[in-house]
Amino acid sequence: MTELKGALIGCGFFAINQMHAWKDVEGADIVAICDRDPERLKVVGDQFGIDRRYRDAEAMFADGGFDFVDIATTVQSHRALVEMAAVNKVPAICQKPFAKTLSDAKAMVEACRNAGVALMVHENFRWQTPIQAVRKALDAGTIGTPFWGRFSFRSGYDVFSGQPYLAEGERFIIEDLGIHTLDIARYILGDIRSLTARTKRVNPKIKGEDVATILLDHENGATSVVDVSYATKLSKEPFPETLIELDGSEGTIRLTQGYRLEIAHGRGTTTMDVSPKLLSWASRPWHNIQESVYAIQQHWVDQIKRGAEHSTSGADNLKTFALVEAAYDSAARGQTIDVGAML
Ligand code: NAD
Ligand code: 89V
Repeated sequence: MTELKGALIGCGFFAINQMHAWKDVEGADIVAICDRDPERLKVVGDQFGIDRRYRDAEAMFADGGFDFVDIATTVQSHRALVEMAAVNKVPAICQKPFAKTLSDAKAMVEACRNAGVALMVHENFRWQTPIQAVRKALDAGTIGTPFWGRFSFRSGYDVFSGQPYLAEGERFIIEDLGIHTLDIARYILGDIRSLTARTKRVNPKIKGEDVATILLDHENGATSVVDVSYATKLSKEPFPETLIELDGSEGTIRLTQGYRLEIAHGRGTTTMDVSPKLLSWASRPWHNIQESVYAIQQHWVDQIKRGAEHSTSGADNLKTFALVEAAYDSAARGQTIDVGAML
């Protein structure tokens, strides 16, 4: 198979996972890296043996020699870098959150569409092994038509030590973590017509909200709840597990802590272990996320080779990003928001 050559921009905390995953992905190789911080450039360049190193993305694009760019910077630079990729006719992967605002995100999708290049958002949570298992169980039809769901991520894990910027923004949990949970809700129960949200800040040391409860009205008539918290101290820390409950006309699905999947229906109950693999470079408890990084990056290559749309294309992710904006708007105004009208 011909190897696609990639360039990565942003050599920070999470990019290490992406670089490890690129080593495992079949059909692609990273040939150049960029970070405006020389120390991060050296750390990642030395660890992964990359000689082509740039402090400026424009200079890297000017030199060229790669088939796609993987943007692993924080949100502030996403629009400029995606538009730079479009101008240079280079397909792009962009980390979540896709953009600072929905109008920026729409402009980024438009720029790539006009340039005729693929754009995928690195929205990896739907690629986690347990989430894929829930989707498969639902698709099998055993529980009939789903009419209710709960997508829950409640934790007391200290995310701020690895990602200090998370404590500093006016917005926190919906934009950083809830965005994944909302995407999972869409992936499992379909697109959303309207939502109602409530938020809270419990940890006094951070600026943004660390608790959110969001009620979703799905287009197919199902109702679900997305509840996320980084202020929840449990006897057994579940980070970074998303727990799922689905009720259908013929049965129920439960994804419970410890990666246990239970499917109950008229003919009995099936229980499965849907634990993620511990990849050679991964470490607990992050291995669930790390395996999904590998899965989404392999999907990027596979779809590019097929000339097919990505599961979390820029266009798809507008529908997830709209939920983030709608949730903040709903919490601020105390009103239900019509999500369809935002797209
Ligand atoms: P970080 O601050 O540790 O790293 C970002 C790096 O990008 C820094 O080294 C910075 O110098 C560099 N950078 C910023 N702007 C740049 C520019 N214009 N040109 C070149 N370099 C630039 O941040 P992080 O924790 O690695 O997070 C990066 C992104 O990954 C965020 O958007 C975050 O939300 C996301 N993230 C995703 C997951 C996931 O599971 N998908 C998990 C963690 C973080
Ligand atoms: O996936 C993320 O975006 C991370 C974390 C899981 C820690 O919230 O920031």
